[in-house]
Amino acid sequence: MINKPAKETNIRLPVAALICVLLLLPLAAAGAHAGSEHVISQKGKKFSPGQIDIKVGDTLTFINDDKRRHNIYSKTPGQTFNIRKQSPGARDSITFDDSGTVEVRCAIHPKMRLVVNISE
Ligand SMILES: [Cu+2]
Repeated sequence: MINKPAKETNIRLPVAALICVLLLLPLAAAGAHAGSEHVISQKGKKFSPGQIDIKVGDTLTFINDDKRRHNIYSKTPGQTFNIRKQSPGARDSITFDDSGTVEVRCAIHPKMRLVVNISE
């Protein structure tokens, strides 16, 4: 027989719904703190924009729109990173987990400067 007894279906549906809710709860909680992504372009040996305000947990995605390599890094205490050599067309992302002001520079082009203000 294809049809199952109605009794069995009635029991399974609430259980399935409960499992769905239990599985989705952590996802909803995590989603509340999920950061936004902001794109920073590097073109003409400049960061664009050159200054940005973001929230803790946000991500900056650095895209190399130049025809030369860049080397993005930060020496800001507690918020250091180094993307190292980034080829034209490449993209790399950095997530900021702490508040503060971070100065981002390029190791190859000393005039390149980006200020990131991260707030709670
Ligand atoms: Cu550069």
